[in-house]
Amino acid sequence: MGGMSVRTQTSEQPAESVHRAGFACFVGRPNAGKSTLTNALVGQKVAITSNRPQTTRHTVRGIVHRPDAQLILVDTPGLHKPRTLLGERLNDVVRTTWAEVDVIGFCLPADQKLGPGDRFIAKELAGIKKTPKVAIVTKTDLVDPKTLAEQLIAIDQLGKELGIEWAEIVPVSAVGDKQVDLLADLLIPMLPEGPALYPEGDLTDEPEQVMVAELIREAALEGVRDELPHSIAVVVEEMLPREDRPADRPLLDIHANVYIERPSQKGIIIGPKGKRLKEVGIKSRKHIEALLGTPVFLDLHVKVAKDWQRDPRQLRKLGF
Ligand SMILES: Nc1nc2c(ncn2[C@@H]2O[C@H](COP(=O)(O)OP(=O)(O)OP(=O)(O)O)[C@@H](O)[C@H]2O)c(=O)[nH]1
Ligand SMILES: [Mg+2]
Repeated sequence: MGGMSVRTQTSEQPAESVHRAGFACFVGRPNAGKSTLTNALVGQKVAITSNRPQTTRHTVRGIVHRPDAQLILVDTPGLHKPRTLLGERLNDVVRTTWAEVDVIGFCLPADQKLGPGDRFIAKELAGIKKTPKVAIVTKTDLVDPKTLAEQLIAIDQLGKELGIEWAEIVPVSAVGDKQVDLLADLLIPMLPEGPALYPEGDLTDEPEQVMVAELIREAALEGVRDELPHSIAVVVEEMLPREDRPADRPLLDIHANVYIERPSQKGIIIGPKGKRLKEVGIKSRKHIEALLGTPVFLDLHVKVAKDWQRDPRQLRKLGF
């Protein structure tokens, strides 16, 4: 296969004294592990994840701080064949992002053979000549070395076939914490020289309301099947400190709506005697309290926004 170089932890890193700052985006088909990898690199959950495809619905920025660099990761929605207006909007968001970043990380799961979905994305990437492209093989903990080797060769060949010159091919496991730091080491030299773009310590630029809504959606996605994950949207209507609380025992009131598309979906989300919705509340509240560092009273309501994925007006209302 001549000339193919796959990175492992033993590679030497050249010493550099300049400061670099810039953007890398992760693209790939739904469920490839983009958001999980983003969180692993940042060291904290900034993007929600699930085993349902199309979990991410907007670009999420996660920030990696190093003494000599600031690497801003742009996690994007999985690119797929759109079936709804929402799907088209998500694909547009991804393509707009490509034009704005310094390096593109193409995520390909190790446990699935390259498919038409991957080729579709690769063909589009081939058209972006200027930006360096790194092929990232995700979820390496799920496969044996032979399968991984075959995947690496297949990716190398895909690049040759489509005229993409991979700047690197890097196998990683976000869940197993394998080669995650190495990936950052490889991306940083591809960033332009320049000062930090975000304040030290910031891990994301997501507004709190959005993070909170996402954590609720993540909890709501768990255990629902078929088309329902796509139908769920969450909007935080209000976040206010409860009045008349002693200073040492604050409480934050959060009111949020969980939207679904059809009245028939209401029962599934709420569950028998409200059991499911209650679990979603308990689970997401824990994550929200950890995120905001304050006790929270979470008030969840389920509402129907009829066919919102296809309705421009509803999409706008829900922030798309
Ligand atoms: N075993 C293993 N599972 C992983 C790894 N990375 C991600 N996953 C799992 O793969 C599933 C999808 O992960 P996500 O990070 O949500 O995937 P995504 O590419 O962001 O998906 P979309 O936002 O829908 O495009 C989740 O169930 C993750 O737990 C990994 O390194 N190892
Ligand atoms: Mg995602």
